Amino acid sequence: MPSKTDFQPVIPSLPNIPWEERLAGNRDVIWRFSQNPIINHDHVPSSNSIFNSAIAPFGDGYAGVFRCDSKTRQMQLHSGRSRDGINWDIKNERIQFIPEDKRVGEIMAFEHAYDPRVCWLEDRYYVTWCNGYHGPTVGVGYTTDFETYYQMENAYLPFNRNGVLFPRRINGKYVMLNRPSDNGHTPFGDIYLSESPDMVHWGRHRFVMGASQGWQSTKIGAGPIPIETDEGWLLVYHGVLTSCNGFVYSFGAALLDLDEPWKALYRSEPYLLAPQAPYERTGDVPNVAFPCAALVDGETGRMTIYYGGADTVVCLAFAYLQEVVDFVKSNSKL
Ligand code: BMA
Repeated sequence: MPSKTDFQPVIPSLPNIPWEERLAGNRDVIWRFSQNPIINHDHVPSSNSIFNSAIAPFGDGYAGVFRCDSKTRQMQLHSGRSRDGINWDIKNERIQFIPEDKRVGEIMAFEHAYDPRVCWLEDRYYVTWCNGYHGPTVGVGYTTDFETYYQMENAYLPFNRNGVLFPRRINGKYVMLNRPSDNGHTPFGDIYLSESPDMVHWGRHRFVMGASQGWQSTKIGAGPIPIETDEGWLLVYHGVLTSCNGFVYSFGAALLDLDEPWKALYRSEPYLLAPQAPYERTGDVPNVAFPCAALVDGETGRMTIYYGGADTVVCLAFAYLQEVVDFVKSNSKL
């Protein structure tokens, strides 16, 4: 295995980070937490299932925005806090976004909200999610305290999903990955990038990567917030294969150019994690591993990935950032 100590990303230390070493004999680049799932489907009384959720370091612990599908099967976002990143206190009621200004009030009729991402950027935590506005598109909002949330304009026209912000401006612009789609269980999908001067108006849309082969042959979509490394932005992304029994969601990673992030430099041909554990194979939607957050400890390069299992539960996996970067470089097919 490559060295895990020679990389120092510009990322703060993570307090109380849940961490387990790879078991002896395990040669996977990413390995699962032994106590998965960390959040069960009934963790919140009002919920049918809790999965595809985004976590960020906050205060002396962590905060998160959780996808909680209700017992009426409405897809909703709930706010949560934790000291250790494993044991979570998640609100029973969904987040009620406050429109940032009067015009945003025009788009606030609630349809659905799912698959959140949380990105610390400049002075606040931005939240992006799949937001219903006459069909799915990318909602944008922010919070500073994970109590009060403000909603901004949707980034795009419907239909679009998997809006994922970069954690800093690039060439002076905000940058977001996204995935144009349709109104259903989209059987296609490539990753695009858009930029904005103000987080409201998005343009200069660029193709980044398309669906390719095997585990990523039907569609792909950006996962956690990209991680800045010396070798490019590390983008963990999900890929979908269509089997006789439906979609199979796995994840891999790519490295994008630091200054021109619409240029993919490397892309893992094999997956990093595919649905193979019982809680990824069995649930409301079988065979789904869907990553929405990846936290890196700046001192050790330890990486903790939060992902949804089978559209039912929240799971953790671990890796060393440098090992993931090396794996992507040495197993790349663009
Ligand atoms: C996608 C999204 C994800 C979900 C996946 C598998 O279209 O809805 O939230 O995990 O399908 O059902």
